[in-house]
Amino acid sequence: MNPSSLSFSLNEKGRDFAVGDIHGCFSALQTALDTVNFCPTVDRLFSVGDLVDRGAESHLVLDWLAKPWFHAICGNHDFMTWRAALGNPYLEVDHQMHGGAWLYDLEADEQQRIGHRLASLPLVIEVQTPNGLVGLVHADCPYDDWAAMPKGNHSEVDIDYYLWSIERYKRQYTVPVRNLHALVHGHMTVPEMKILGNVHFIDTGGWSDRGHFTLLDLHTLKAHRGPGETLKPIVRLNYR
Ligand SMILES: [Mn+2]
Repeated sequence: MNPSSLSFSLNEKGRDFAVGDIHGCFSALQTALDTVNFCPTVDRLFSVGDLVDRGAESHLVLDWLAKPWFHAICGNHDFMTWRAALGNPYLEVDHQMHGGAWLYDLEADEQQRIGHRLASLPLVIEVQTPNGLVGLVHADCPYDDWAAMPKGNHSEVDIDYYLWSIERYKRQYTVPVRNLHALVHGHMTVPEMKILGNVHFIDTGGWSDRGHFTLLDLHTLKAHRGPGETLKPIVRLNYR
């Protein structure tokens, strides 16, 4: 099972960026990183999860997770992938129908390697910045106070929220999360970065031919727009 939380200290030498769902579109991500002159020796990139499924390069996920400057939390697609790869599929959603077919084309040992690596991703990352602590959770946070978040042993109910919920977005809930400078989510695909209180939704569909990646500078909270189009508001796909 995914471990709890990882904390990163202040990056005094370079910049920190967060990026939304990648979904196996690593080449397009690299193109976006080039537009901000991303420097692998000093900059860091934090993914809010959903590294795999849908895109054509999901099989490259282990190469990316091996990069010392790339850090990721677990999204619902990473979760479905590791559960299937390790022989315990998540039965509430048809993984293959939601972009997961690539996994089943791989050799069994490669599936195992990917499964173990994705199962080791944390559910929560917090990053210290010059302006305070920034949190990353894939889909949603059930707490109004970051200090109330469990540091370990997340409950099944909380994990379900972290991975799948769209409640905050659906309700357009603007109460900020206390004791936190900013919270960053992916999962909910939006035409441009959406801010509710201090919660930033940054999945602008860089994984889609019709969208673009947003790179959110965690030190300044300035959003950098990668190349590509602007998605039209979409009717959200219901997983379950
Ligand atoms: Mn997701």
